[in-house]
Amino acid sequence: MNVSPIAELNRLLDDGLSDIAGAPNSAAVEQLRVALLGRQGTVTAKLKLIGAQPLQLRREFGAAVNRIRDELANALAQRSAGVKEEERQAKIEAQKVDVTLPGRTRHAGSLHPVSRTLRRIEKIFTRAGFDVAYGPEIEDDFHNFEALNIPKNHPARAMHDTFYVSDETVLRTHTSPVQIRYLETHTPPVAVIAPGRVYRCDSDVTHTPMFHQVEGLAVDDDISFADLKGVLVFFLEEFFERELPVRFRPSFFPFTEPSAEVDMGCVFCEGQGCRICGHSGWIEVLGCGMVHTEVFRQVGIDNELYTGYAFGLGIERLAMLRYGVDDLRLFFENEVSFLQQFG
Ligand code: 2NL
Repeated sequence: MNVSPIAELNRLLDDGLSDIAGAPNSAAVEQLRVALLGRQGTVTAKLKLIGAQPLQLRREFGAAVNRIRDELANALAQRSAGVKEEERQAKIEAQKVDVTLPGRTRHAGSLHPVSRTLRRIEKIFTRAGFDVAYGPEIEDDFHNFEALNIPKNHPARAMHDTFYVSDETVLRTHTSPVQIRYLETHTPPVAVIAPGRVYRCDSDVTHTPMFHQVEGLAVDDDISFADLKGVLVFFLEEFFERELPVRFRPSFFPFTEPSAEVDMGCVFCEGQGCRICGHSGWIEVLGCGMVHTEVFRQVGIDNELYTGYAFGLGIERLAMLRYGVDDLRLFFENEVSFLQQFG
């Protein structure tokens, strides 16, 4: 069927307008502009046909082509502005920032409570004139036992629950061997503390196979038990930042004679008696004594000229008392919620 040229133009206009209305983005609008009004465009082709129309139709055809060109150009411009605005809105939406969100802060870590406690202890003893010494965690039998008056088959060896690395080497059960090494390489007067990890084959609610200890040692020609009492009371009062009742109870260690265990007034109940101190009002905090003559003999120090005191304390135990931590295992589980409390 023959369609009239004017009807064809109207079809072109309708199709063009509906395509333009459905163009989803600027690229599609531009594509339509080229297809309709570009140099090779369908409307442009119609413009070129005006002259070829029969005379009686030319004016009407020409006016119609020009009208639909203008209408399509108009529609393209409007749709172009429309999609540009939609695209702008979409971009804004995509870049939206919630200014009520908390800022991105850098989370600084903090020292482990055991490290903090250790640093505190080192600082107090350094102020009192002590050197700080470190040594190997794998020790030989001589430095861990023999030099400390714990010969092979001595009952104290069983007490120490030793991890053996080989027949002659162990994971150190205390930091005393660091002090033995110190005595091998320094001549009195000496005053030294030896902090670090120690190992015992023991694990329950109140024992972990690895824990931390600080031992202290002073050797000179006039060291007495009174010096030991003085330095330990000084240390405890500095560490707990308060005046404290302190008492010495007779005890036994193979490497000291005489030996004592030291209690301080319970910091939780002020000595009144509570669950933590077993209703005694006292808490045991360390062991100490005068260096045994056999220890001096092993490291070649003359017993006639020198005396010394020594002591040992558990760092986790002191950290628990200072920070009010009631379970030793918390120090080793590394729950962030626990550790963050020591910022
Ligand atoms: C405790 C008891 C103590 C020592 C450690 C020591 C070191 C040398 C010589 C003599 Cl080189 N003694 N250390 C002395 C008495 C007690 O520790 O209950 N520690 C947690």
